[in-house]
Amino acid sequence: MTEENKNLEALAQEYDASQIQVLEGLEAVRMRPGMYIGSTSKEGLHHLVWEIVDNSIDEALAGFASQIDVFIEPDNSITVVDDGRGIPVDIQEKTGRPAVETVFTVLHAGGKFGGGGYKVSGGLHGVGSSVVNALSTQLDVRVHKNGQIHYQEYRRGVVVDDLEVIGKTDRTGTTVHFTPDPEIFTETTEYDFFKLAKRIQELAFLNKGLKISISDKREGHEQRKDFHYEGGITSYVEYINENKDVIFEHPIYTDGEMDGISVEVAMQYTTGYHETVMSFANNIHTHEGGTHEQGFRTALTRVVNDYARSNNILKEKDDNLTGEDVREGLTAVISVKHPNPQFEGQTKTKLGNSEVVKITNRLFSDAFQRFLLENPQTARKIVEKGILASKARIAAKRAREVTRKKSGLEISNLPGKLADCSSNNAEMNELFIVEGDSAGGSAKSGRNREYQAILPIRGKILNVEKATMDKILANEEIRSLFTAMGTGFGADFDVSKARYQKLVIMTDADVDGAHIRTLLLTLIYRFMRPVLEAGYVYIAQPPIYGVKVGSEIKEYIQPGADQETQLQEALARYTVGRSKPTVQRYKGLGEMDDHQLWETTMDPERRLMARVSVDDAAEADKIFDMLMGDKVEPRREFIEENAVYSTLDI
Ligand code: TSJ
Repeated sequence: MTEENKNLEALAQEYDASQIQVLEGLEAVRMRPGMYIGSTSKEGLHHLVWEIVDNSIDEALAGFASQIDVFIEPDNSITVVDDGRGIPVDIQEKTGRPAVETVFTVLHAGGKFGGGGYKVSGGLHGVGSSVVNALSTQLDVRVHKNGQIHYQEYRRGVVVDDLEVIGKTDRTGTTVHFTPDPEIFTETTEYDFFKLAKRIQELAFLNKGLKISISDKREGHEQRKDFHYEGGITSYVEYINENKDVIFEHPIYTDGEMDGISVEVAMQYTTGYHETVMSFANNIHTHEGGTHEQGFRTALTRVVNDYARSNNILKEKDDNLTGEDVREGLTAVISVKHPNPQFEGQTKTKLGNSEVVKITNRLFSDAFQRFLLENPQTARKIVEKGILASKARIAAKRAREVTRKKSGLEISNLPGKLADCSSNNAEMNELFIVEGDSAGGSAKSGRNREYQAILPIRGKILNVEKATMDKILANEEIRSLFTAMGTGFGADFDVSKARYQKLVIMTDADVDGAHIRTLLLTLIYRFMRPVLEAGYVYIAQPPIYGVKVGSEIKEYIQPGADQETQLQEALARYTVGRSKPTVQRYKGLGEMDDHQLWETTMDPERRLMARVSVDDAAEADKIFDMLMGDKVEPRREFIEENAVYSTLDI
C-alpha cells in the first residue's frame, strides 16, 4: 500500500467510526426520548418546535436575523424559516463533514462552532436540532448562503444523501422542515396553533424588535399571526394590563449589563390588588422565580421605603412597608440573559446563579431610584398605594382574628336553600348553582339525590371585583356558596375540604344568565382559586333546540358551532312523508320541566359540560378583567373561544 493509500484507509476508518458513534448517539435519543425533550406527550411534540426556533432566535440576538416564520403545514409537519447568515456549510476539520450535517447528526452539536457569542436561548433540556432530527420521520434543511441553496435530508436522524447544491439564491437564511415521528409521539402528532402562537408572542415580547410569525396551513384552519414589539417587555406589561386601570401611564423600564449578564425590568402599577411578577432567564419562563426575582423584590421594597422616609411620607414611628404591600397591584416582567444559567427547582424553572441577586438588585435599584426622583408625582402614588395596602393588611389581619373564632361558615350552618345530596363522597358529588327559584325547583326534583346537590341563587349577586372583604362575607348568596362548599374562606381556605368535586354553574342562555355566570366565575377566581385550579368548576350546557314529533321530544340539540347543521339533520331524520317534526327553541332553564332538565343538562350520561380552566394566572387575570370590563365584543369572543364543549362523561 502506498503512503497515500494508507492515509486514505485510516481516514475512511476514522470516518466509519465517527459515523457509527453518531448513529449510537441519535439511537439513544429514540430509545429514551423523554430524557431529551421532557416527554413524548403533547408537551414534547411542541417542544420540538422550540428546539428549532431557539436557533433562529440566537441568530436574531446575534444581530444577523430579523424575521422568523413558523408554519404548521397541512400534514402537521413544521417549517421554520429565518433570514440569518445560514448555518455554515463548509467542511469541518474534525469530522470531515459539512458543519450543517454535524448540527443535525451529532448530539449536543448545536451552536458549538463558529465561535464568538454564547447561546442565549435554548430549551430547558439544553439539547438541539439533532434531537428533533432523531425524533422526526423526515427532516430537511435548506441553507441559503453564498448565492447557493444547500440541501440535505434525513430520515429518523439518518442522512439520506450528502449535502448538495439545489439552486441559486440572492438571500441568506436557514429553512428547516420536520415531521414528528408518530412512533415516538404516540399521544398526538397534531399541533395546537394557539399554544404555539402564545409562546411565539412571548418570544416577540422578550426579544424586542424581533419579527416573528406563526401560520396555520391546515385545511379549514388557515390563519396567520405576526408579532413585533419595539417596546419589548414594556409592551408585555402594557399587554397584561390592557384591561386594567393603571396608576401611571407608561411602564417603568430599565435595562443594564454587568459581568456579561443583561437585565431588563418593566413594571407598572394597576389600581387592583393582584401581583403579577413574571421572570425569565434566557427567554425561559422561570415559574419558580429565583435569584433575579429575589434581587428585584429586595430592591423594590428597599427603594420605595427609602423614598417614603426621605420624603417624610413614612414617619419615624411608622413601620416599613412590607414586600407584599409594595407589590400590591404590581405588574412586572423581569428578563435576564446569562451566559451560563443554572436552572434549579422541582420543574427546573428557578434561576440559581447567586451572583444574579446583586446584579439585578444594583441595576434595578439605581434606575428605579432615579425614576422616583425624576417623577415625584408617580413616586407619591406608588408610596401611597403601598401605605394603603399596609393599612388593609393590618385591618384584614384583625378581621381574620375575629372571624376565625366564629365565621358562620361552618358546615353545621348549611344554608336552608341548599338541597344537599345524600352521599359523603366528595369525589362523585356535584353542586349545581342554579339561577332562579323556578329552575332551582325543577333541578331539585329532576336531579339524582344521591350525588347531586342544588343551590338556587337569586338575582344579581354582588360584584366582588369592587367590594371589600366584609361586604363580600355579608352577602347571603356568597355565604351560602362558601358554606355549602365547606372550603372555608381567605387565609383558612382549604380545597381538600371541598364537599363536592364538581361545582356546576347552571344559568340561562341569555344576557342575565351570562352576567350571573361571569360574577360567579369572578367570585370563584378571586376567592376560591384553588377550586378552579383543581379543575372542579364547570358550566352546564343546556340544549338550544328540541325536535318534537307530536308532543314527544325525540332529540335535543346542544349549542355549538354546528348547531344549525345538527338541527337540520335531526329534522330530516324525523321527517316521514309530509309530516315534519316541530322545533322547540329553549331560551331559559325555566322552559324545561324537571324531567327534561335531567335528561338534557344534568344526567352524566347525556349532558354536555364545559370545564373552566385556568391556564396561567396572568392570562386568567387578564381574561377576568376583560369579562368584568365594559367592552362587550372581547367578552363575547372569549366565551365563544373558551367554552370548549366536550361530550366526555363528566
Ligand atoms: F439548529 C437548526 F439547525 F435547527 C437551525 C439553525 C434551525 C433554524 C431554523 C435556523 C438555524 C440557524 C442557525 N439560523 N441561523 C443560524 N446561524 C448559524 O448557525 C451560524 C451562521 C454563521 C456563523 C458564523 O460564524 O459565520 C455561525 C453560526 C452559528
